[in-house]
Amino acid sequence: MRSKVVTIDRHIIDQERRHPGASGRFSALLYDIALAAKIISREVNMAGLIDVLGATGDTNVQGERVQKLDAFAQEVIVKAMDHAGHLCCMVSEESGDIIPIPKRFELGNYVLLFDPLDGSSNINVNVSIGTIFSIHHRASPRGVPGALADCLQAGYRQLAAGYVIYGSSTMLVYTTGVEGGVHGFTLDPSIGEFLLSHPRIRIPDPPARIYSVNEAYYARWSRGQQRLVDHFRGVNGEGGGGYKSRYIGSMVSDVHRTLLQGGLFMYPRDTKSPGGKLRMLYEAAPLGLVCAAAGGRASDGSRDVLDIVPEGLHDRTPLYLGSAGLVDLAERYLRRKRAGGFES
Ligand code: AHM
Ligand code: MG
Repeated sequence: MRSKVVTIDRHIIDQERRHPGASGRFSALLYDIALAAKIISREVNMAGLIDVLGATGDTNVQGERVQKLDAFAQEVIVKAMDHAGHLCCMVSEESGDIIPIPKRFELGNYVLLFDPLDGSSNINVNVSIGTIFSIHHRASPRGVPGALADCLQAGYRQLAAGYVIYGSSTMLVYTTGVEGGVHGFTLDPSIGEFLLSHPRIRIPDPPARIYSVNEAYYARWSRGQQRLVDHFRGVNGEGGGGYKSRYIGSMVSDVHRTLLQGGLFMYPRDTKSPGGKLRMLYEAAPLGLVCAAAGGRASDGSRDVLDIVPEGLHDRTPLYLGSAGLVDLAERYLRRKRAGGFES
């Protein structure tokens, strides 16, 4: 047993005490995210059961309409966050436009960007999925509704970012940047509290020799990308080898493993998705900040993902995320035009 039980609320308050000028708003915002995560977690855990209990039509056992879980998660987050006076607007993968704060509620200083349920196509096969969140300070003066310029900020400007993974247990992992570190909390469902289980997460160094990518797209990749993976496999004269491949296809799960064990997660550009698949604002940037704060790196293949200023709410990016040395290696391969091995 740990010598001290620390709830997420206690942890957030302790962190805030280190910033004497803090208003408490930011802590309350993180607290509300944790609350939404608990509600989503409950529903995700029930998802299989709802099917078993015969939601043959569109209603569940209580006679309520069964919603798609990603729509449910979206609604939970919006309802948990819109009325508390912390936010000036929100952005979600599930909404094309900015989600405004209803006029009847106070406007705040922060922007919340989120993917309510990433990897939700995995839910029917009981594979872990997740919620991803990113928080920025508004760029415009307070008192007016948030606008595009508040949302389209570079990742390094995030005040906090994190994810919730709904797996064999539910965990919330968040960071307020390199100085604050990365902390993981496991939900104890018997008391309904997130308890600090993984303080100050650092990506292991040396990392596990794991690469993670959807190899079915090999034929659609650039030569540099193909040779990088050849290197991990130790084939086609690229040297290297000795790696394991792990790809869940649920980004939060793949990134969570990468954070705890090390390795390289990739979603490269390819001929079908020339700009990559993953979204900058609520997938790549927040997970990139978590990774960087744990001692790793996140790149689009040539530059740091956290330096990129997006032009649209739903911009996509190629992504290479994980142990710094492996992200560097990926960049070297992608720059390289000709064959020849690299050491790793
Ligand atoms: P989504 O936002 O529509 O759920 O898509 C994102 C997911 C990620 O979780 C995962 O890394 C990726 O899509 C998997 O894509 P693919 O099936 O092409 O490998
Ligand atoms: Mg997503």
